[in-house]
Amino acid sequence: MAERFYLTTAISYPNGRPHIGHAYELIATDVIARFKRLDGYDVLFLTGTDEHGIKMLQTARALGIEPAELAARNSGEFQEMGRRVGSSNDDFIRTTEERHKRASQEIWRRMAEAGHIYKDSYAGWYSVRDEAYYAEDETRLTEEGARVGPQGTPVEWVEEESYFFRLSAFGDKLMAHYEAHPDFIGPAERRNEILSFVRSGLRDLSISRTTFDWGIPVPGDERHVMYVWVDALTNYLTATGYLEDGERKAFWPADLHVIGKDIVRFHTVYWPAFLMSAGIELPKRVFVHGFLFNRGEKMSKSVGNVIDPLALIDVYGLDAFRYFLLREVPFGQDGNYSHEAIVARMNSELANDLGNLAQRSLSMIAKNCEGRVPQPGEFTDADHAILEASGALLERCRAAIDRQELHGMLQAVMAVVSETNRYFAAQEPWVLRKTDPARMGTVLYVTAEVVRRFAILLQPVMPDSCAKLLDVLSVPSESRSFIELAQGRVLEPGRELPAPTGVFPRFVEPEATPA
Ligand code: ME8
Repeated sequence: MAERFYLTTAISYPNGRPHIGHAYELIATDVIARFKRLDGYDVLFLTGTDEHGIKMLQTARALGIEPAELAARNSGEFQEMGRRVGSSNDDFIRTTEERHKRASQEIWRRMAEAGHIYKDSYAGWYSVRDEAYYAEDETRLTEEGARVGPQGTPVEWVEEESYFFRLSAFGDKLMAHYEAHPDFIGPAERRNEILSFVRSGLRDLSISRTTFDWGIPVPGDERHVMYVWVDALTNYLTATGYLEDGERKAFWPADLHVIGKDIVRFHTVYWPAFLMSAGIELPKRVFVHGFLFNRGEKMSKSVGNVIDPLALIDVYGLDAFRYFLLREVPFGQDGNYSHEAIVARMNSELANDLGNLAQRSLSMIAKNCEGRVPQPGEFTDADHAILEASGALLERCRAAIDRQELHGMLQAVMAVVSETNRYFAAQEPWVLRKTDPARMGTVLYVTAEVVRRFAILLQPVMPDSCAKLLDVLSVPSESRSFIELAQGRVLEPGRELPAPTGVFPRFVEPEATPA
């Protein structure tokens, strides 16, 4: 039986259309999911939409429509975005689904049975934009006199009857968990941030509302709806059917939750505390990525720089876009994107380094080796060196992926691509064609074999382009998983190759239109 691997993105608020930040998180998580599948794991990859809460309700009211209609419309947009960015998610959850209502009410019951829920009244600050409660000392007044929370979003005063979760009882247990599982939160700076938050003491959390009804009813007291984050976090369990002995139950605990830096507290404090209370195992790791900015500016509707990821894909192509996002920004840090940066990566690394290497070696094979994989002769030290460097990549990529260092994986592969270009240039197969055709065959064999390894390894990032590259190498579709990188599994000499075609186009600036 293959080992299971369950990973998730955050579920997005469908109060608007998806933006590049959503695409970024989905693509990055998709790369990890595809990597694990190619590496032989039985993968469950979940994404979805977070449809309850006041933010959804207020947006719907402003548009003069029902929240259910707003949710349905934009959830569809998120699903379409997923298809367009090549997401291979196995499930898409909407928190308004019946299965999710059942799971949320069940986890509530378990927390109540454990004695961790009580009724009282809440008086304090709430940020609708963050869907978060904040303590007085976490808020501040802006120069204009508006009160805002720690993330700069407006807060409003709320006073109403509410159920509370005894979060204050979980501080020591959480600290003990972070100590015993140093990999629970990554990267390290996020872990430190949470350690100091929890160390400073936790207050009980208001977990229900009575002033609106757009949410999941509290079991046994239907005047209350659950605080949106109680229901939202539970989505990760819902999809496994864990609470009702569903088919995918064995996928719990999740191996990895991938989230952005604005929702760390919910995932690494509230969520594990809810699970501890309900007697359910905790996820193994929460990895926090940074924010993407448009030339250093935060995207906002008022600045008018919210970027539609689908427009970028139309301009650069899907695989170049995926490659850029993961190569340019160290995963876990904030990053910027701009037209110039995308074109630079696309032209220098994909078209020049990888594309040309493949195109030059394969067209020489087409012309000089009757279009068949050449029979190699004895390998020289230079051949051995490049075969070994490429042979060591799978281990390095695995290590990088297990730490969510997606940029590190690409860096490792692209460094060997550069090394292969130097090898090819130094061997001068075009000179050997006249002086030593057998040696030319060996150099072309080694180069084609190394290109095969790159194409297999880069599939998670650029699925379509790598499929084309593997087609050009006549690698059958059932021979493209990481097992094919094992010792002794190499390109078969004599195999016929189709006419090579370029796989990584250069980006050419459209001619300036004459005035
Ligand atoms: O937070 N760059 O939903 P959401 C990178 N529903 N990532 C970004 C980003 C940016 N500019 N902007 C947002 C929610 N994100 C909740 C989650 S999970 C149980 C509930 C990330 O639509 C953000 O950090 O506001 C989050 O991980 C995801 O996109 C969805 O954000």
